[in-house]
Amino acid sequence: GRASSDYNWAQYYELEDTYSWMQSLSKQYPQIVTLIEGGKTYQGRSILGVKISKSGSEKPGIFIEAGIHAREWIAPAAATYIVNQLLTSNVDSIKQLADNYNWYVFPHCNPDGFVYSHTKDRLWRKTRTPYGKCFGADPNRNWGFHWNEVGASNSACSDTYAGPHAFSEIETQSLSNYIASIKDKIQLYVSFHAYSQYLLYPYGHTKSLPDNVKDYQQVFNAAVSAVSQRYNTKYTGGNIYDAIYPAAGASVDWAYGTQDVRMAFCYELRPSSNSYITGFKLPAAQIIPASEELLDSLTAMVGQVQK
Ligand code: ING
Ligand code: ZN
Repeated sequence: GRASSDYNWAQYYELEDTYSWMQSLSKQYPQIVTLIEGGKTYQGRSILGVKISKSGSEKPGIFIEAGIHAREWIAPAAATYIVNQLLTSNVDSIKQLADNYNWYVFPHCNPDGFVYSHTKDRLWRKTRTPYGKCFGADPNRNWGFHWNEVGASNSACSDTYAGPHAFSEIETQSLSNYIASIKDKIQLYVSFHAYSQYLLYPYGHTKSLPDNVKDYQQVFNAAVSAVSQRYNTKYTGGNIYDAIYPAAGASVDWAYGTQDVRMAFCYELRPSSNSYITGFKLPAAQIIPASEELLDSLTAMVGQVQK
């Protein structure tokens, strides 16, 4: 891999490069950054994350899950961008984010799929668990909350295969165990996907809205307004079921529905669905602008959640 001192956001990286960079952060900032193995993969890789904690005390937590879908390369790139900003920014609002919360950031929640998207099939989405003549379950249809009730497939060859049972994938099983073990109160669980420029909140399994939908809508409004400030990038969205499509077994439904998580959101990052750019192949030159506006949006989101 490349030297982690050269790591930057002008290009997309392979798994090992990002993992080396994360390891180097824990050495460079030993008091602040802890390397975490949040889970394992079918092929035996680690699901590595970083905990960023600026004093080690008990604080509210923010959980960022990225790369659960292999081909959505902007998601892990944006997650590492945010990690870097939290550690190095001189901007007051970003310093406050780093000071006031414990951050749990997992850039690669589907490492086997991500490696496959680099080596064999750029448009691979799922895990790589063998199921008969096909491979992989959809790790965003596999979580154990209203699993496989709607918007998922029973066919192992489908891109939205729910898996043979809830948490059949070691990736979702092990990562969910880690999430459940976190002691901090999680204020925000944020999942990064691509593409279409949507901001989404639960539920995906039902048309019913969360009890605190008024709070959700306020945070949504602040976040969608902030994402457009810098580059006029338009996001839309709402509750998953109505705003995009019914989908059960997603991580955000599980996080909000079963854990002590105040709110869970999913960003579908650039490009928009009517862009001339092929959806999953966002040019590397857009990693930085897409991540800047995302961090603007997250900052507004956190500000609103505090209220
Ligand atoms: N879209 C998401 C998917 O898993 C989604 C949409 C988000 C569904 C959150 C449910 C919950 O289908 C992409 N592009 O993956
Ligand atoms: Zn996705």
